[in-house]
Amino acid sequence: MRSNPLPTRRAVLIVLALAGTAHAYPEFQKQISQSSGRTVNCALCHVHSDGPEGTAPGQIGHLTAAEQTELGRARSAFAPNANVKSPILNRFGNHLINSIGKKKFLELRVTPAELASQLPQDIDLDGDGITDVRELATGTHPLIKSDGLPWLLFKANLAANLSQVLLMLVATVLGLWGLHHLLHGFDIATRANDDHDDETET
Ligand SMILES: [Ca+2]
Repeated sequence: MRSNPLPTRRAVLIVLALAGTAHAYPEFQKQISQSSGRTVNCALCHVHSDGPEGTAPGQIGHLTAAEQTELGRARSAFAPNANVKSPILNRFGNHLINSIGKKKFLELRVTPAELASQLPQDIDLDGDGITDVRELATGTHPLIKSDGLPWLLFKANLAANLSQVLLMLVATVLGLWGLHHLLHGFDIATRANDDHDDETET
């Protein structure tokens, strides 16, 4: 006789969710660090860089009663678009849960490399021109505008300021063209003066 897989799956999710009440989810941090070659700490998704456990601001031991209630609501937000705001998660961590839901997030623990493909592809929370999913792939922080691979930041800045760059380029070319003609004019005038002086002396 074949057992119903739904209760089993639900039980696994509950176990994983309860495990998450005490620990962060290092699978994602580990996978991003390995694939990008950059060190990624808990501050990628959490308020505190050491993760949720502890008594410092942004950690579980520091939460007020109202924040604990909000934490409980965030932890049971299994479906997407629950619009929760966990007090131990930063803006990106909350964006993650609100986008895919806690259920999908927990499922992805066994295949953390698929996290980026499940998120909205065009969101750029820090507005640096590099999408959040690209920042995940490159191991940079999606909430720190100055943290991005230099060539990606350069490309984004160039695209954002293309019209100004083109104007500066045109102004520079025109300036050089004008300077060239001015110097050429001085040269002609100098030669004319020299010829005049020579004629006067002879
Ligand atoms: Ca970004």
